[in-house]
Amino acid sequence: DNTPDYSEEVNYTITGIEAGAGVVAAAESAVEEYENLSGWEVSTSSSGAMAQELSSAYENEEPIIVTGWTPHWKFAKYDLKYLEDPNEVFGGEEEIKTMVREGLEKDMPNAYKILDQFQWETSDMEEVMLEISEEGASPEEAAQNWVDNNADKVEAWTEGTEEVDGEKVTLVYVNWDSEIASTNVIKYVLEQQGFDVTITALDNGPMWESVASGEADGMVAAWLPGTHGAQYERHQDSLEDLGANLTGAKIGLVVPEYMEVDSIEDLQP
Ligand code: PBE
Repeated sequence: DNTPDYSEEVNYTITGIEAGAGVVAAAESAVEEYENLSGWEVSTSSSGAMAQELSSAYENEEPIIVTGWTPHWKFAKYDLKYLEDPNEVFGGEEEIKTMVREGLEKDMPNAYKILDQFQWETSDMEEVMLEISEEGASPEEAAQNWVDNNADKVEAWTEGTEEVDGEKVTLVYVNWDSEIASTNVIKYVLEQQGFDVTITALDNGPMWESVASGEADGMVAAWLPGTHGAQYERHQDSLEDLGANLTGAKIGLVVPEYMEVDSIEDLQP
């Protein structure tokens, strides 16, 4: 096997994102479970910092290993690949699900129904993300443009609901590019139906806690069954699961195509 050894060049480090992210926890498990990664570490910072490190490594054709996920704009911008994960530490295909607080259906049936009917595709979410990352649109603008251009899809989300007059809805999310896109889209849709929507960015743990405690009304950012499995287990009895808003999501370790390695197992041959 002629797989090059990149371990020194990447300083035995996987470039992670927010410490509370599920993909970071999975990467830490990978470091424990793959013998060839013993002594490696997962750095934590933010999704934005990871994207910057990826960009500068890519420009210089240097090796880098990041905690990655799909849907994400980085796959349109760069030639990247997921490393094979023979031990299945990162799990398989996932859904992004919508979770709301108990009692929301009774208190705000129209908001509940819209959140319940919210459902779109990977390519839809990527359109919003790309307008932000590549065209410099603000999340609000990109969300509005997408909603305005996709009236047919959005109509199915508001079907059977009535407009309201300024009812307050609070949604929580994490500053992950995918969740910035989805949360701004559903915010704009709710606003068009007359809701007064506040979106609040938190860390992953607090995002789950605030819906479970009823402090927030809901979120559209639950990656299951794997990525947020621990959070779901902890809180499932105190929140309501409204099902998938997107299918075909995935997490894993991601590297540029120019790296001559295909499997986590071969990272340090
Ligand atoms: N992510 C994006 C999150 C879920 C959504 C993959 C960075 C996480 O790892 O928790």
